[in-house]
Amino acid sequence: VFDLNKDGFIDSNEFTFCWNKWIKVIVRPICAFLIVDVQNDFISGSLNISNCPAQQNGLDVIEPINRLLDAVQFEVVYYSLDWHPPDHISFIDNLHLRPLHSSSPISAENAQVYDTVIFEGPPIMEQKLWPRHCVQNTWGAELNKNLRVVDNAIKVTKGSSSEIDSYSVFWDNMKLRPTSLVSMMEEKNITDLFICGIAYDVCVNATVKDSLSAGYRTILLDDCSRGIDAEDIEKTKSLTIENHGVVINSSQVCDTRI
Ligand code: VGL
Ligand code: ZN
Repeated sequence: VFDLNKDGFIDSNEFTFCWNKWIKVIVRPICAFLIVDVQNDFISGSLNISNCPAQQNGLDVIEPINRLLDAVQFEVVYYSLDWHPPDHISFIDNLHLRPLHSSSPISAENAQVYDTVIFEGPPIMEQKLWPRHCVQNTWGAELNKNLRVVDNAIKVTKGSSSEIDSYSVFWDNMKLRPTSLVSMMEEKNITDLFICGIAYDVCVNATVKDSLSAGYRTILLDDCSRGIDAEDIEKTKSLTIENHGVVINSSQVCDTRI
């Protein structure tokens, strides 16, 4: 039986005691933090999300992420990078490089940014078309300079094959190949994954889904994420909760090693 404080929460000393002597002993959490694609192009470059329907500002994620990195000692912090070659399949200006399948709802002549086409393949594959963004070794692909990068940070690149896109930080969009994250998390015996970043409803969404399917206790940090479409952001949150993930703000995270 817990004593509740005036706000109805468990008294923090009692919680700390129970956590250390009981919950932590049973649950044995090993927590990692995955910061998704906090890169220049999504914040102030060619795929600036502030020009997208939800009109959110990617810079808003920096402060809460930096604060969380200062406050909490994670076992490991991963930084993912959308990392495309110049001839990448997702760039609308590369549409002339590959044939579309006859079932594509939109022809190459009529296609516009954010349309979805179907490539001939193999494999036959749906692809949303984006402006050229996050080209390997360019400014647009760099992490925003104000984002704190911890000592021993681990960077994970994705989307670096020309022929297939990768929204999730675990897998490409056809789930054909895992990224380096999959084996690295297994090696470290990670049990809990905190996820945030840009874009909330694209790469963060896909990453949270794969984290839950892989069996990680998955915590989506709402205030540390910004996205493209308000309705899709809401769907990301509700789907996370339906699949037994947790959606919280960074101020609700406490250090599990206390
Ligand atoms: C992303 C669109 C295209 C993302 C990456 O990081 O969310 N979005 N490539
Ligand atoms: Zn991309």
